Amino acid sequence: MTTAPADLSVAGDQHGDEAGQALFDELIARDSRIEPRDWMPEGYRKTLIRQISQHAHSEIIGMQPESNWITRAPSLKRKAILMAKVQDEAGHGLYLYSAAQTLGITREEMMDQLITGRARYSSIFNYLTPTWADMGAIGWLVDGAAICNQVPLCRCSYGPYGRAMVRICKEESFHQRQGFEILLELMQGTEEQREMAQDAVNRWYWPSLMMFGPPDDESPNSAQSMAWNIKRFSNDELRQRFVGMLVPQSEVLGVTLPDPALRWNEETGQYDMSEIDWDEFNEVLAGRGPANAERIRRRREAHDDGAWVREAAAAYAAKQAARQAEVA
Ligand code: BYC
Repeated sequence: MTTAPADLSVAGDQHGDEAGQALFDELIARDSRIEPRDWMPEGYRKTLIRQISQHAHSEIIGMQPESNWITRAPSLKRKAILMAKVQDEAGHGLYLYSAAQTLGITREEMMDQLITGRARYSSIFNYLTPTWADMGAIGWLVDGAAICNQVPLCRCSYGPYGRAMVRICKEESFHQRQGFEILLELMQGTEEQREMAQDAVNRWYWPSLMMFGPPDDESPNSAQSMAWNIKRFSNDELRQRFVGMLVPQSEVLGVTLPDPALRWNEETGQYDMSEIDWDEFNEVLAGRGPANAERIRRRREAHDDGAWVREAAAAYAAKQAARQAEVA
């Protein structure tokens, strides 16, 4: 994949929308990267702001279900690993907010959309985490789904998003393995531990399949996002790929995937599976999932509690700028 030659990119800026559109189309057709300095259609910019900001919010809200377990992790080692994972999610949120900012939206606007409940974030983080096995199921299923969805995003046509995804995916694969390992240890433990692991898999399996979004024929954004090389595969294609990855791993773990209809179909070359409960998905998206209200309440509280840090950082930056001005 190549980036645009500098002289061509500047042409878009200098000669207005028509030249800009032509260059943009050429870059997309060549499977090249669009960079922040390049002309881009308004719809492309808005789609990216929507997807990247939703993704960033998901990382930040996604810290909550797991951070609930940091103080209750069963050993010092587990505590340290979980803490590092939750910190990674904060880092992912920050790279993604920075990528979205290159498109002309401010961090404050995005944060305001989140804490006033106007922004979407992944449906998956509106479910509860009642047991330690949920940490295993989140790592294995949620981070596993995230990897399936996000590896193709490393090739997203928008440079800053694609580059952020490369780093994020490396960390996600560690997250997925730590979840798998928590479940493996529980499955090799007592009967009670095995039941706890299976129960967590039962509760997280279907919501993790919903992470890929609505079915293709009900996904209003997919066709355009694929034409712009933002998305590389459809929601259903990635969901199938994910299930194909889970089946052999579930056999190693000794857990059952909670779908009696799940079987390989030689003719279609795909897994047959039961219908996903899209009513549940729509309820969660409408703000009526088990933890929607709690997630937003806690994010708002954290934002208010952090006001003094933002004020102190701004005061320090102003002081430094004044010193620099004095020296100059
Ligand atoms: N939850 O036309 P569609 C993580 C919305 S973080 C909520 O298919 P698109 C992790 C969609 O936004 C995981 N909303 O949309 C963090 C759209 O609504 P609007 C987050 C959903 O964008 C911490 C409408 O439904 N990953 O891994 O083409 C710890 C129609 O959908 C969902 C990302 O954000 C959903 N599940 O495709 C552990 C990845 N699905 O905006 C792990 C980046 C759909 O039109 N995002 N909607 O009102 C994407 O790849 C795409 O945005 C999606 C949806 C595949 C999610």
